[in-house]
Amino acid sequence: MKRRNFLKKASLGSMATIMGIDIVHAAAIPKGYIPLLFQDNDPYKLFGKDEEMTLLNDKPWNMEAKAHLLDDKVTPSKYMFIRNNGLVPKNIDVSKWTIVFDGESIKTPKTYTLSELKSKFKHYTYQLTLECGGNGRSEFNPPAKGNQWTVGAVSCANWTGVRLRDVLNDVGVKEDAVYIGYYGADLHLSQDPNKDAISRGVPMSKALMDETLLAFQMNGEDIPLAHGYPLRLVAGGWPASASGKWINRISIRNIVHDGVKMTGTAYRVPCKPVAPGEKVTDEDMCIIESMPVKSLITYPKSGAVLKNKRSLEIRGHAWAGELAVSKVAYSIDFGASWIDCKLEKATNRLAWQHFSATVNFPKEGYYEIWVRATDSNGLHQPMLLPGWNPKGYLNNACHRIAVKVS
Ligand SMILES: Nc1nc2c(c(=O)[nH]1)N[C@H]1C(S)=C(S)[C@@H](COP(=O)(O)O)O[C@H]1N2
Ligand SMILES: [Mo]
Repeated sequence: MKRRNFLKKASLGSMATIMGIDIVHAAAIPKGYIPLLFQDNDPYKLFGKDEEMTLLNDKPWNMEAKAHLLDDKVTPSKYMFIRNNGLVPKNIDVSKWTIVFDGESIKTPKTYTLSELKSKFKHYTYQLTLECGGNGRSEFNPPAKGNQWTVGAVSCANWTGVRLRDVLNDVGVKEDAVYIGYYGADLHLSQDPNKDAISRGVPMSKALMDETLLAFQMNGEDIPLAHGYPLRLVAGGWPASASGKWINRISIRNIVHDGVKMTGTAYRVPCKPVAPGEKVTDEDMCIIESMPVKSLITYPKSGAVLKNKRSLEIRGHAWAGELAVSKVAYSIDFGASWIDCKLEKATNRLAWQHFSATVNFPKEGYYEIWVRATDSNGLHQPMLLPGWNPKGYLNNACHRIAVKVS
């Protein structure tokens, strides 16, 4: 059970320190017993996550899905990865929630309450793919620091809200605007209120797109706390770090936004390919924009065993940042040959697309099914790792599963 693993890793002492409490008779706690104190601090219960989700970090909370958990066409909250840079806000009073628009490129700063936002502007719903820029990081060599995501830091839920564009039109933006930057209510890990955990954003062109939302609902309900309740910026197809959670301020900038994790090596990759392990100066790093083409086999689970059968239905999703996926193919001979899968159209732009295929096996034995997606520009996923980069971003290698035919 994940919860137990987590408790084994974090010693009771350090856990108690985090919570600012001294467990007086800690030494006497029976082996395997979880003190009630920690049961209340269980991230699975706290955030309503499925027990099969993998916990990567407790401070801040980071959790990812396994490939087979992402089988739904629309990702339910319980299978949605959590990526936090700071501490989840506490005691949110929705009735007092406001968002201020400010920055160099705004005529006069303007504040809206949440209910003003909801009543003044038209509502839209889009299904939007959100993938952490570091998804797949664990495979890079030399290893990159940061959460060791495998394949599960991606989701595609339905988001409902108002268009950022409509609000910006109402606010009044100056001609020289180039970027927007968000600010959220989460605390920096140091708990210093003057420090931001993260403050990223997108260029105006992305901010003004139809699908870029100030969302207040996910999958038809209030956004779950872990995912940005009560208000979130959603910029699908870009690294999910551009989609600010718990937002209460948006700055319209006349420069590229320079908030926390916009500069240096954060969410940036070498502008030109480099050798693994090579040092790259900050000036030679470029901000990640649209995410690369990628796919995931969500059924069956890797390790499937076929008994008295020679064919298998597989399915999953494919996405390509700002682009559409034009083709998904599978291979059972380690890429020597590829066969097209059935590929559905996206419900809307920036939503992942579903693929399926019936795979036939010529004889008994061990197989791997590899799946490879191609974007509308004709670029396809690499079978193994793409170009190494210092922070381990953008690993869009082909996903594969093991199958035994007996
Ligand atoms: N305010 C705030 N917004 C944030 C973050 C954060 O730590 N604080 N993390 C970002 C990153 S790095 C990612 S990958 C996504 C994760 O969204 P999720 O936790 O809803 O899956 O939120 C982004 N928005
Ligand atoms: Mo992220």
